[in-house]
Amino acid sequence: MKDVAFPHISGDVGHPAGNGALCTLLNKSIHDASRIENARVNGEEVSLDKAMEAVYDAFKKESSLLWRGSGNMGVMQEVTNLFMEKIEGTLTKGSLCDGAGDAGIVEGRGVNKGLPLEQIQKADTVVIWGRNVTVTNAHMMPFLEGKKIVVIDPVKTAIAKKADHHLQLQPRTDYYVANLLARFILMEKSKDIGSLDGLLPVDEDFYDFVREHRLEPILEYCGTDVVEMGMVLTYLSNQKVVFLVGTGVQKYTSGADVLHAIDSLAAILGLFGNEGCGVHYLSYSKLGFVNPFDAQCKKVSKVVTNFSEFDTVLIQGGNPAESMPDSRRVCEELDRVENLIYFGLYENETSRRAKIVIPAKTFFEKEDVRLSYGHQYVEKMNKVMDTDIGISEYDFTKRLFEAFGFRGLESETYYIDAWLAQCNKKDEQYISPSYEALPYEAGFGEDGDEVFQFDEAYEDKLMVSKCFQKVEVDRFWLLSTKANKSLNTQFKRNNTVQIHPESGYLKDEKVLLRSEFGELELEVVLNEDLRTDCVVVTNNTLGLNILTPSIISEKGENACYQEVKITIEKI
Ligand SMILES: Nc1nc2c(c(=O)[nH]1)N[C@H]1C(S)=C(S)[C@@H](COP(=O)(O)OP(=O)(O)OC[C@H]3O[C@@H](n4cnc5c(=O)[nH]c(N)nc54)[C@H](O)[C@@H]3O)O[C@H]1N2
Ligand SMILES: Nc1nc2c(c(=O)[nH]1)N[C@H]1C(S)=C(S)[C@@H](COP(=O)(O)OP(=O)(O)OC[C@H]3O[C@@H](n4cnc5c(=O)[nH]c(N)nc54)[C@H](O)[C@@H]3O)O[C@H]1N2
Ligand SMILES: [Mo]
Repeated sequence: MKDVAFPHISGDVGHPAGNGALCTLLNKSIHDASRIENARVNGEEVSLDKAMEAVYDAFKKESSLLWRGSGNMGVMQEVTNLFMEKIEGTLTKGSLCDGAGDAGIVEGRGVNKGLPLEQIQKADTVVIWGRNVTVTNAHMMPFLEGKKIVVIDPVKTAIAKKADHHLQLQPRTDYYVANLLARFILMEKSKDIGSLDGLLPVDEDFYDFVREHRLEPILEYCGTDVVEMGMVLTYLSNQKVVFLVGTGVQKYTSGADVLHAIDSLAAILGLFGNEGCGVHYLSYSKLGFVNPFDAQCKKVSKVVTNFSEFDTVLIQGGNPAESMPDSRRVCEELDRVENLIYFGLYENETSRRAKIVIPAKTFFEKEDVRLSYGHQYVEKMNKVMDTDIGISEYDFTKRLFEAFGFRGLESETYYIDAWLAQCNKKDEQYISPSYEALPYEAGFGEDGDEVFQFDEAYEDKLMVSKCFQKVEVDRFWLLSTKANKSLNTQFKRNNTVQIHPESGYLKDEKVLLRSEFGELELEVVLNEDLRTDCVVVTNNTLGLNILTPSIISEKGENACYQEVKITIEKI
């Protein structure tokens, strides 16, 4: 076994977003992880050349799919699209991550522009809404210092414990909470002018619904009351407010509507285009770039992919057997593919199913450019070491072009430069071409000359009916969040479920979680920070997605990991 030590790395103190710190994943996990060192075909270790021969043969078949995960977010990951375009192969559309929220943002604002970190620094109050910042965005902590903090989350997260106020709402009720807060603000404003006329840009159907069913039971269902709503409003009124919204609010069929409602609340508060104000979500990092890897290909859903419709499937930088919803269905599909190719760094549930395994190079060993979906800074990622393990995405594509006699692939430097040349540069730092110090200052829409579009129709029928069902004592919301020492399914794995002590289960006992999609045995960890109607299973847990549904969100083609309730049995 070859033992490759990565270079010592440390945070750049001068970096405007990184503040000199590295997350635990870079400090430790990546160094401890054992990577795939040799290529394999049909379970036998072979030379890379031999495995590449098998890849060429596989792509000669009738139909091919490329399913790319989010394993490495460097721009050079997408170079493989160019080959798929040449062979008239298929790519995917939709998202396992932030797509529903993005769609909701686009509905209101027309375009999803990122809120620069320096605006967060200027805020008086930061509302952390469905985001577990201390775990998933540790680099943001310095930007929150000295602010009033309000947390809206069904879990008492580390930041919720330190916050000025924590609204521990029932999952999947953010749409109500955002709309009702907006409603209270408008009522307050209407007192000044004596009428609500002209002040109701938000969903009329929703207010008819509130009038019909009364406010109190709706607030109770959400896990709050009028007094608490009033308290939250004091943090929102007459000051600079930033909403830091995470993916937690939108892992549902109605996920887009939630972001749209949160944005609408922000618009009513006047948070867009003003100093120290705004909504920070995962922005579209390629906004403003012309992508040299944009390919004209057919696309199928990334969330409910029917892999077995293809003769050859290339899985690049992802672990769909574990990270896609309804993994029993996914694994059955993957097992029926004639030529399953896995191109990645680590052994996982997908690599073990693959006929051909191609080891990738780490970001230390290849040239790349890194965009961020949380801030405007762009990094050139220089190659700092060389090993004889694996192949870069560029070289993989180049070999395929050569084997098939295709023309038109430019040099690696050409593509790196194509990305960097589109950036602005400030003090040696590359900045995204879409960067604006105060996004939406001029207005909304592509050209900045439109007004904010409010929600027009309240359609979440599912929620309406659930709201007035009897409390389901025997069923729990299944929340899946990120874990500290893993990056999705990479690095440290887990086999536990977190349950509130009052739910009647004992520490370390084995329980069977059951949803309508499957069942999974896990060990109990007691956690007082949860609501009694929720359990948490972090998304590095082996088998978690056996329990989650194969459905896509109403808008944004996103996975709906939390559109599910489970029962728990002792074994
Ligand atoms: N250490 C570490 N960092 C990571 C990752 C990782 O795997 N490990 N993954 C990266 C990736 S791919 C992403 S997309 C980001 C995601 O970053 P986050 O959005 O912060 O990710 P989650 O862990 O899903 O946190 C969601 C939060 O929402 C809460 N929540 C769940 N349901 C609801 C709800 O209905 N309403 C409200 N208001 N809150 C709810 C959860 O309790 C949790 O605190 O993190 C990135 N950073
Ligand atoms: N239940 C539930 N499921 C979830 C989530 C949830 O909250 N709940 N979160 C979802 C989210 S937000 C996301 S983003 C997805 C992530 O799901 P995936 O995209 O499947 O991501 P990972 O599990 O991190 O797997 C990434 C793989 O990429 C490979 N890799 C790393 N670097 C490179 C490289 O440079 N080149 C190549 N070729 N390969 C590389 C590694 O081998 C690793 O195994 O999971 C989703 N799944
Ligand atoms: Mo993600």
